[in-house]
Amino acid sequence: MNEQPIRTPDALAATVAEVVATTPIFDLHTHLFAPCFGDLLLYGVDELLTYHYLISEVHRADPALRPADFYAQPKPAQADLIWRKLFVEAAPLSEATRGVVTVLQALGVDPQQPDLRSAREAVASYSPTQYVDLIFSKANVSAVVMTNDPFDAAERPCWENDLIIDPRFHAALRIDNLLLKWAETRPLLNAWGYAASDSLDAASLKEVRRFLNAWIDRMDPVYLAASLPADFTLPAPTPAARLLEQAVLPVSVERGVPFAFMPGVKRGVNPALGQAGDGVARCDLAWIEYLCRSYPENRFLTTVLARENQHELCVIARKFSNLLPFGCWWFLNNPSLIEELTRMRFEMLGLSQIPQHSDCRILDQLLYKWAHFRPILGKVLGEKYQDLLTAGWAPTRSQIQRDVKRVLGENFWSFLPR
Ligand code: FIX
Ligand code: ZN
Repeated sequence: MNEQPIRTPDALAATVAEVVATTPIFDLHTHLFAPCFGDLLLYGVDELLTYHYLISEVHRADPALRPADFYAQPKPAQADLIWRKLFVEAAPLSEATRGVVTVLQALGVDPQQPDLRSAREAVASYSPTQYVDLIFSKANVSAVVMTNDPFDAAERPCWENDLIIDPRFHAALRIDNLLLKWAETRPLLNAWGYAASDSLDAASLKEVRRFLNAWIDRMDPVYLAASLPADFTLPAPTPAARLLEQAVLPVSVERGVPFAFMPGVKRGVNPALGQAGDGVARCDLAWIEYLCRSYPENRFLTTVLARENQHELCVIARKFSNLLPFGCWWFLNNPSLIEELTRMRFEMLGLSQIPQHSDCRILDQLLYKWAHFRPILGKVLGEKYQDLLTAGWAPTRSQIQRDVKRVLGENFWSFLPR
């Protein structure tokens, strides 16, 4: 029997909400690690409370707190302080604090305790792999993409062992240091046996390509990635532009591994805050048009940090099918902004986008980032189907399922070069 279209607004709203709530997520960008990376996989309440979003918030809650004094404390003491200042002495209204409440609730821990004792006990009996199983299943996340940096002194040695990586964790080869800190990375490349010179002549670029190929062989990444400052531009007589156009892009196309760029970060606005001290800046996105136009064989993924750049990005994506926008990144990952951006993207790009990624740094955060996003997606998508119903087009449940699966993950896999 043919499936019947859903013709009543209530049934349509209920179906969209249910499909969005139950479809598994493929999380395109996180900073999580598979258990085989040991201590690099962060989980548990002390990590959750010392997330850099909360570190900046605790400094606002107590302006007398000096970042150096905060960071000098052991992590459990930092977590205790954040708990007291942001959860006991005030209502946890911000998105990042509400996230902790959602996580604790999902783990069966009372989020209104005066201290973190029961939250610490809740995780103590799990092995890392058991905890991954628990969190992935509760969050209904099927797989995540890590952020893997060959220039990171803690991570690099892991890759030099023969890792057997849990297949739910995909690699992404992060190349910020290569592109943006050439003066510092060139000596490292030399030390690792790549004869690159500061002049970035043809022989050096060939060596950089050899380096990238070696790390693609090692990591099998699903994309290459870099976050970029607001003044990044192309074409330009800079090492970053030369490295991108003459090393990264050719390797990306030859190996069939897309390049994900993330513009708009202003690193170290308040350096004393460390990782919590980065900010945002608006960009001139004209270089993205140049990039997509000049390299039609390449595939690009992008998420842009400034709210002011979002409409322009949608327009560019409409012009270039080799560009796939994704996620509401970092300072945009707040319900009001997610709703605004998600609605605009459906209106301008239809289903050809990936509305969200989590950017989780701590495994437990999968429980809140996706739980907070799903109802917003359900609301916006529900409205869009209602508008279609009014216009005379009634979807079936299977059609809704097909569309939701696309935006929650399939779009990434079908964007990869065949
Ligand atoms: O560059 C990135 O991938 C950013 O997501 C991070 O650097 C940032 O610290 C972050 O965690 C944002 O959510
Ligand atoms: Zn990130």
